[in-house]
Amino acid sequence: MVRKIFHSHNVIDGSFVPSNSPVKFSGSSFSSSAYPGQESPNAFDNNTSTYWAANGVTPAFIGLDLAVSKSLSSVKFYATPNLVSRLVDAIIQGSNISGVAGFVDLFTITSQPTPDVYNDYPVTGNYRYVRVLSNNQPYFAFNEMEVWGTPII
Ligand SMILES: [Ca+2]
Repeated sequence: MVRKIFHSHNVIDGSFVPSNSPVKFSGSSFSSSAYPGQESPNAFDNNTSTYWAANGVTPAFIGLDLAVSKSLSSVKFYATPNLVSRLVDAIIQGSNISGVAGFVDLFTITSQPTPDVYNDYPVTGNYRYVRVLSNNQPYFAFNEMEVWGTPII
């Protein structure tokens, strides 16, 4: 009997613990420019064979409009060996104004990411617009970007 009550108590406790596990957010992509045929949706299509590339102009950026402000936990990038160096010195930024204004720096990628895997960079704060900016790569490019966090209730 005692064992039964104890077991039941644990189950109830478990059911009331709110889940705050990060989830991958969806949204609308935007970018400063795109090389013909390599538009911004290519970085958010869950396909590591397709990529976004800027069209030769810096600063170059690409991001996701989450529609509402959300609590961020990390941003992930996947780049193939030929593109991975273009992420060096890129700055992950967040804004609640628009895709071109109000950005604050959240994380700077100071070393070359590992190719052919998702590289996970920690960020914090509540933002609607999340982008990554390069000031030195006119053909800034990579295969996949993911924005992770927890919805604001
Ligand atoms: Ca892709």
